[in-house]
Amino acid sequence: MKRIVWTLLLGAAACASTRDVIPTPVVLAPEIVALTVTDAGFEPDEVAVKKGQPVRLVITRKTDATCAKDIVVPAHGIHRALPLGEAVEVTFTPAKTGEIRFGCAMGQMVGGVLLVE
Ligand SMILES: [Cu+2]
Repeated sequence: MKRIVWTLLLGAAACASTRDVIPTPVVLAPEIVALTVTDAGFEPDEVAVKKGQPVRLVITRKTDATCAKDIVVPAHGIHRALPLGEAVEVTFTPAKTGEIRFGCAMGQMVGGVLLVE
C-alpha cells in the first residue's frame, strides 16, 4: 500500500514539473523595401505597407544629379544622409493608416509616399 502512495506522489511531482509554456511575444520581422535614387528621383515613389508592421527602407543613391542626397521622413523624425552608392537603412513602424511622405531634405520636393493599410 505504502508503495502505491509513493508511486502516486512521484507521478504528481512529475506532472507539476511540466510547466505551462509561456508563449514568446511575436516580434514582427521588418518588411524590407528597397529604394533607389536615380535621375528620376526615388524609385519606387509609392509603396504599400502595413500599419503596425515595422518597415525597413534600404535606400541606395545612384546619382549625383538630383537634390535627393538625404532622406527625410518627417512623420517619424528621420533625416539621414545618403552617401552615393551606399545602402542606408531606416526602420520605423507605421502607427496608423494613411500616407507617410518621404523625400529629400527640401520639403520632399523629390520624394514619394508610403501608403499605410
Ligand atoms: Cu530636393
